[in-house]
Amino acid sequence: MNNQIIFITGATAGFGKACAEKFAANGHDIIITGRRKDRLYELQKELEEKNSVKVLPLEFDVRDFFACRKAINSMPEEWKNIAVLINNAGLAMGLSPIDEGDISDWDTMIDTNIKGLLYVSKLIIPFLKKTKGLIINIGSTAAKDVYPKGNVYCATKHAVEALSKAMRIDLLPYEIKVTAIHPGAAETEFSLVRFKGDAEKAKDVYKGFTPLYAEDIAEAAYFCATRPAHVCINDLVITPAAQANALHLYKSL
Ligand code: NDP
Ligand code: 8X3
Repeated sequence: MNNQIIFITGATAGFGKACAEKFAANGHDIIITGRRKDRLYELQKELEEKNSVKVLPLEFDVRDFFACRKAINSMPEEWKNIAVLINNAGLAMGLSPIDEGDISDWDTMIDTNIKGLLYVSKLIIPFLKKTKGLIINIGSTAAKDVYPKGNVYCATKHAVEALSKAMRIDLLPYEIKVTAIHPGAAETEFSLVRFKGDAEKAKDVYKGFTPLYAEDIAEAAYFCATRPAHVCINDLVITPAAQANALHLYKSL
């Protein structure tokens, strides 16, 4: 894999940031996106200083199709030769039984995890047709099973699973490959966001076992992106050793 352009949504934290670091360390130019502008510019500086690569920060909210289109249309021509799209931006908001769920949390998860992924894909696929590129969708173990109080988050990740399968079929004529990576419990800012800034509650999620780290998922994404042209890794479930699936996590507390 020679120097290529990688487009990553949600690169201001967690898996997206680790993917940006991993691909940049291997000589690839990166388009990093997210809503937190300061973090985007800090990361651009850091990646360009450490590696001899170029980084293009694009600040937009994946829930807003017009903002996605404006940002993507603003990219200089030479940045449109995108080889890999990593649809990573996403979140869980809250953890409640279905009858107690907050409607605005539901909207945020559906708009980000499903509609955001669709909007960005729609806008980037025309470039991938030219490069015969790769889409990596970040699903979850919550795409495979439903756990108590996970209702709407699990539904959005089941949708990511369905959309990954659908993309894989519909994009065959263009030789665009589609990989879905489904991580289990990983210590990122995910739980801090889910519990709306409650750091204690977020920390408790990862007590009693060794979780995945963002770098573990970046390694996997890089492996998938560096297979020979005739090989497509369709689906990859990665959990901490202490986790069997979305429902079974062994904690030694
Ligand atoms: P983090 O909270 O650490 O990172 C999430 C990233 O998504 C941030 O860069 C954030 O950027 C971006 N993002 C969120 N909402 C939006 C939005 N509306 N528009 C643009 N960007 C957005 O979480 P993770 O790295 O853990 O999560 C990444 C993906 O992995 C998500 O899809 C998540 O569902 C999935 N996942 C996470 C697991 C875990 O246990 N951590 C396990 C399985 C899957 P900003 O706020 O700057 O916009
Ligand atoms: C994030 C992991 O277990 O909270 O997708 O659903 S989990």
